[in-house]
Amino acid sequence: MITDEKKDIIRQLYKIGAIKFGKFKLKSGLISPFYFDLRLIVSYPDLMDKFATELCKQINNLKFDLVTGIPYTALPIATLVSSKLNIPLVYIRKEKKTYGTAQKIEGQYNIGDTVLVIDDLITTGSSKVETIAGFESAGLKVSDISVAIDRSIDGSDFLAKNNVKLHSLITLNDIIKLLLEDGSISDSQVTQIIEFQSTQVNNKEPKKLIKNNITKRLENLIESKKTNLTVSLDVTTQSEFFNILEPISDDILMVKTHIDILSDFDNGFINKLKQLSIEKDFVVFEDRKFADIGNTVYHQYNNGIFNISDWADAVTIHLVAGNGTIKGIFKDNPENKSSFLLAKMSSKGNLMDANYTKTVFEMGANYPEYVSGFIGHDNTVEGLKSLKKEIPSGFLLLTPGVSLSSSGDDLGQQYITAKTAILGGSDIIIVGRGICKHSNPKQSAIEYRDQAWEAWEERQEKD
Ligand code: 5BU
Repeated sequence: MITDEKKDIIRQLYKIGAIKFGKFKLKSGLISPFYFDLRLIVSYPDLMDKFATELCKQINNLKFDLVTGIPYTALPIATLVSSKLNIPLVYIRKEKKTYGTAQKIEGQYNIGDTVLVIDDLITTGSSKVETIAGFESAGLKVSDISVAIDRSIDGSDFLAKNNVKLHSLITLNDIIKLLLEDGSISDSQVTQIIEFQSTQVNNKEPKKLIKNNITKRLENLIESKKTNLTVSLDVTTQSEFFNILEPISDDILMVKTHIDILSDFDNGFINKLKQLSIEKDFVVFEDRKFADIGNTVYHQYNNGIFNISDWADAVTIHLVAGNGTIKGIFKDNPENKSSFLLAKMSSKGNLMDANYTKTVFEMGANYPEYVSGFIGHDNTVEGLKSLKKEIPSGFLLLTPGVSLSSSGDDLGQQYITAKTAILGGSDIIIVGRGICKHSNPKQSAIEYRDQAWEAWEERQEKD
């Protein structure tokens, strides 16, 4: 049963034109028979107050340390709620930040605080996830979201998958029921609305889930170990492998393997690598470049002598065979496993043109639960910047073909410096021979790490 206070709010929203019926073209191109625009309500202080009072009642039993509103529309409402409950407000600036520049949170908070998120409207829930991720990357927790109006079909299921509970003050059903009773809308309008909502069920846009655990782990490691360096240990014996790895394991974010080039591979190698990766906290990444149909890659990932799924936290994938490759690899829904998709390789004359790269970004964006980022190279800062712009938010850019001493090899590899890569927007550099073939791999790793980190800090300041 809808309360009198809520009825009052709905009637007023209708009266001021914040709820409209007619024909409205949505961003998706679809024509909607209704439209909500709560931006207007700041001009009606009494209505603002009613919203805040009702929201306070709704969140009464929840536990939280801070309140936030998603800018712009919900921020003034949240401010009132904060004031009424005497619970401090924080907010994330709306300006879009690229990954690496932590979104700036205004207001005071302590790591581990729980934030209650208030928003004016929920349509799918996808955009809420970005806000949650913004707070999470600053060490805050979000477990509840309170919205004024819920026009979603399965917003609460979607948020529940992200471990967040949705609390809706007024639903679309409440609105149409009351306005029909009042005679403000007709039966046929209600039918149109119901039909429209049911087409939405089949027409759902892909939704982004929060970043997977490997993506989160990498982002945290970049900040805690202060390194953007992945070493590509392209050597052919275990002793060479560990002789280089052990001394540099505090300097790296990930170790990248080509397991099939080791001539003395055995299970002892895997055990030693696993143990070191736990002790020294780095991610293990097998550059397997899976490219076959789903069924084949499933076996290549899970079986065979290398049994990659047992030890690699992440793998590389080509999408040339379609998205079945991702689906095949992760068919068993493994936990804490992820991948990087090859978007633009570093080798001269590769066939990945702009269109291919764009399609990889689009396809990858649909699998955030199993994709952490994209591999992309360009010879210039500008070229990398335009690549970075196209990368869907929440995903990392990894750049191979990085060397401080060479511009390429005689087999088509092309190099840029660590600084060019990071200033261009890359989050992680991949260095192979620049470290492994150096007379002093430790010293070289530190040079790459320092150059990348300096550029990283410079980039943060600019952003
Ligand atoms: P290098 O020694 O720094 O050139 O080694 C680069 C490594 O990165 C090597 O293992 C390649 O297989 C890998 N790589 C690459 O060089 N370029 C790419 O586009 C991709 C991977 Br994808």
